[in-house]
Amino acid sequence: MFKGLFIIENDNIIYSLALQQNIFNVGYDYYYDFLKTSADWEERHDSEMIFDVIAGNVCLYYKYIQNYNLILVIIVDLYNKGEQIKEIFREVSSILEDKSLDLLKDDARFKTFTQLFLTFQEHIPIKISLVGFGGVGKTTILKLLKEQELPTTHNPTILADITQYNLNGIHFNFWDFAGQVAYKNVWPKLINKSDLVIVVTDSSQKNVSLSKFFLDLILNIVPYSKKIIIANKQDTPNAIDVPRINQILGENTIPFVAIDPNYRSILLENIFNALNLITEGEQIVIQSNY
Ligand SMILES: Nc1nc2c(ncn2[C@@H]2O[C@H](COP(=O)(O)OP(=O)(O)OP(=O)(O)O)[C@@H](O)[C@H]2O)c(=O)[nH]1
Ligand SMILES: [Mg+2]
Repeated sequence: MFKGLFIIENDNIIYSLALQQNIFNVGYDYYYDFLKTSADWEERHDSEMIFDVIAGNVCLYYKYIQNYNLILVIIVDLYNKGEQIKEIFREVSSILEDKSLDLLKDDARFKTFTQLFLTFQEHIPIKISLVGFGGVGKTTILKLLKEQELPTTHNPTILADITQYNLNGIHFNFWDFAGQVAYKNVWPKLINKSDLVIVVTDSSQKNVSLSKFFLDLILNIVPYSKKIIIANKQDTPNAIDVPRINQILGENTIPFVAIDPNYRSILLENIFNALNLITEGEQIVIQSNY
């Protein structure tokens, strides 16, 4: 996922904004040192180029903005590394190439940089995959989150439904998988590059046991992904209790009833916590000169 950005002017970091908590706790020097040791650092003033360097478990992309003599740096997860990020970078950073911008004034800079941050976040939305066998309630959970009318019958999802949705000012791409076993072969492909996987099981003993399959899928294909496990349909007569479910899966699960709107806020909180996200009101803009 896109984690944040910072801007360098004459060797100073003049601005930074994070989407994830803790991302700048390591200190700016940590990232700056990686930039300086990158093979292309000497070429950094080539305004046509977008460079990348791996810094621990993240990847830094950087580009020189000639008009303003700035270096724009974004931080993404290693698994996002690729040409697509470069294309997005080129497109988004062109905001700064608009010569009519008066970036010399501090407040104008501030607004423009924050706009850049928001545009990056929109172009690199957080990917959340909803996995689990057929009929366990994945589509219902997504509709609950989107505050849409909840289904009362099982209308199986075909392949996968991908929808963009904004929660608390942050852009997400939800991948609602088809859970019928006929689609089993496509799950590994669809799950790739998930920032968060929501594993959904209903609370029957049989389904819980079978759902271990998805924990293995995560381990094998997206070990870097965050995960949440939902024990859905806790309202049904054959539901087993959560301690028992946790025992079978060897993981903590969230007891859930997707057809009850009261559960929406529980889900929302778990998503934001799992991804360590900073919500709109809490976003701290750092403008430093050192
Ligand atoms: N009683 C009860 N029913 C639920 C709950 N959550 C979902 N359902 C019902 O379960 C059925 C299947 O829900 P879906 O959300 O379509 O299931 P799905 O996991 O998306 O299924 P596939 O798309 O086939 O993989 C629907 O009839 C829902 O109304 C719940 O917590 N309790
Ligand atoms: Mg579905």
